[in-house]
Amino acid sequence: MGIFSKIKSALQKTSEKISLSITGKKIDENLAQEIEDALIIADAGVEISLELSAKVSKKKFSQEATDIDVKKFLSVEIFNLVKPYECDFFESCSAPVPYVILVIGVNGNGKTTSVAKIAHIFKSSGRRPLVVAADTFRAAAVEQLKFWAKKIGVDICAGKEKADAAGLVFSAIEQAKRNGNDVVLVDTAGRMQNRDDLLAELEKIKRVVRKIDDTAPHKTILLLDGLTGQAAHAQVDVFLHKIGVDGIIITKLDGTAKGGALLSLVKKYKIPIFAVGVGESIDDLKPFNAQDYADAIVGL
Ligand SMILES: Nc1nc2c(ncn2[C@@H]2O[C@H](COP(=O)(O)OP(=O)(O)OP(=O)(O)O)[C@@H](O)[C@H]2O)c(=O)[nH]1
Ligand SMILES: [Mg+2]
Repeated sequence: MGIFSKIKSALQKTSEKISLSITGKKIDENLAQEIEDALIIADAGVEISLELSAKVSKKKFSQEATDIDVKKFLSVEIFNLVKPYECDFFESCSAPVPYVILVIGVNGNGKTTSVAKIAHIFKSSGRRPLVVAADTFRAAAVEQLKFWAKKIGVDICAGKEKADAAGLVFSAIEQAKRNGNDVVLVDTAGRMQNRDDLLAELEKIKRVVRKIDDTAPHKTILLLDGLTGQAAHAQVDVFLHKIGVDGIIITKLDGTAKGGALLSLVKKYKIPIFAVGVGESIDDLKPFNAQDYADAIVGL
């Protein structure tokens, strides 16, 4: 299955209502209202939903225009909103070496799985990733990453349970230098954004990493669970301001009807989308493609 159809099928729950609000409908004043309601239900946020429906309402469609023309119009508007936040994440992670990537976020949003998926993509393009099990709170977390590392055939650095996460990351980077790993992917423990003690641990990891390379970590990725919808804003607020975030990955787009939240996230935080999670298997992380997203969300 190609990238396009995968994102399209993942977004089906989100696009269903938006698509239905247009399919087979007459182009009249009710249409804009229906589109607005559907966008709000998809968690696109009130501001964007109003903005987009106003554009549909103002647009002078020709007499011959069909529902497909409305979808195409809306898709172009959505594309324009998200296009600036599409980026070549995987290509951008090439220098310096080793390239250190820190993966952070609240509990259960797909960090460990995404670290494995990212490592798999790097490995497939001929890189030599080292994954670091810096979630030292839970033995199960280390086992989970070990399982993936073995399955995809990448190196792993794991410490003892309850080991100091910052110290582990420090030795992992040294190990990467010794063994020729060109990219280091650090999986961290899940932490709620209101736990200052746990956020302090992330700051410590960053401080310690800078002792080896003062430009590291080269990317800090905030993982967001697509099921959270607009509520993810609270997480972005804290992680962005307290830790610093270079880009986001939104996981579980396949399980959510709230895929419109991505629109309000980029509009508010103007932050790049490094990738999206579209399923549970190792291949289910895809670079974010603005055109595919825009077409998929209106059901084109
Ligand atoms: N459907 C779907 N499931 C996903 C996706 N990404 C992750 N998951 C699932 O979400 C669950 C949690 O994923 P983890 O990777 O363990 O999440 P985590 O952030 O590491 O969790 P903690 O370490 O407990 O904070 C697992 O069952 C994953 O298979 C996705 O894109 N789609
Ligand atoms: Mg984890």
